[in-house]
Amino acid sequence: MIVHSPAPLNAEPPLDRLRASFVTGQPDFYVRTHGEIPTLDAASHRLRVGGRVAQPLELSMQDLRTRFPRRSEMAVMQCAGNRRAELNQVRAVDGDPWAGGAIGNARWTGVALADVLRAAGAPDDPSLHVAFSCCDDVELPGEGRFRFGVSIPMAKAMAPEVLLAFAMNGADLAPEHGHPLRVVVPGYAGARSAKWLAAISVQEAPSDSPIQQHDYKLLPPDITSDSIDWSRGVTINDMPLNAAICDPAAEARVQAGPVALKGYAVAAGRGIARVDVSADGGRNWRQAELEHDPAAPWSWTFWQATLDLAAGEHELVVRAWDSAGQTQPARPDDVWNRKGYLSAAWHRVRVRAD
Ligand SMILES: Nc1nc2c(c(=O)[nH]1)N[C@H]1C(S)=C(S)[C@@H](COP(=O)(O)O)O[C@H]1N2
Ligand SMILES: [Mo]
Repeated sequence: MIVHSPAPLNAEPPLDRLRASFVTGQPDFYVRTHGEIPTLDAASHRLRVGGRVAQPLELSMQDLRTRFPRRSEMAVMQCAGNRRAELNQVRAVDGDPWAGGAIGNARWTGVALADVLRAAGAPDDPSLHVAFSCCDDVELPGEGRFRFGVSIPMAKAMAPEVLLAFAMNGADLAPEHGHPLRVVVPGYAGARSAKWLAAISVQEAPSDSPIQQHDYKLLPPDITSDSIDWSRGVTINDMPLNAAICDPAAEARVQAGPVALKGYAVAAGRGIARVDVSADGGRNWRQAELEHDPAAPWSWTFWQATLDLAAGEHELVVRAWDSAGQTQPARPDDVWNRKGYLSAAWHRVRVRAD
């Protein structure tokens, strides 16, 4: 793994390893933590469900496994900071300089959050919010120490794809991925998929945690200083269309002639309709072959293409198109923001062919 910080642990796999398997194994799955990884005992762990519910609940892992129908979903988890390094090249941004590996695709198994909310008698009122409190202590500059917490709108919380997951690819969650219980919110930024989940609260307002209130907001480009007016930021939930070249690597030396390009594309909630690749910085394009899983709408799409490269320097580029006929912005400059989120411009990789 490429470790951006050992404590708290933040690490991503090299892109060629990420692209080697359609389902990302737990050891190859990026890790994003804000604090220490808590050591929790599945046998004694309890989940509390409260707030504006008719029937507050306290559930053991055994209760979750036996009292609710089991559900699995193949889904991408992606950090809002994925590909932040490219924004950093435009102008300095906050946060770890993730390359394109702060993303993974796993088969998550657990129970539907909606089933647990219904068992607690939560009102199905779309103006409400479902807040998650976790077991890890985190520290943010200027915010002090607090427990990690986030929330999602009730309408998403009731969607069938949103899980309280205890397993990843058929095995118990590893400690760093949220053992024994985490939320998985397909299509949303990874930050909403709370790990080490301790409590769920149904409430009128979003979580008052600094993670919800201040972090993970998309700021307008004129906010460049340290005095950030958070009310001007948009809460990041849905993730944008994105694609990356995983192979060859940036600055690779390749043999002149036919060169295989491989990567991923992801369109949360919409399908990937087409992936274009270019060997000349985006003047001429060809279409890549797609490897879809039609049974897994929240999963990513793998793509590959073979381009003929003459000896010399080349700028390889990829851009995806979604089922609404939309594509990605051309340059990272167009989407620069102070916190370095939602970096999803055409992905460019310079290589040298000999
Ligand atoms: N409790 C808790 N949940 C958390 C986090 C965290 O630090 N603490 N990080 C979030 C962020 S920003 C992301 S991108 C995903 C990463 O999940 P992973 O480490 O399993 O890939 O977890 C989310 N859930
Ligand atoms: Mo994240």
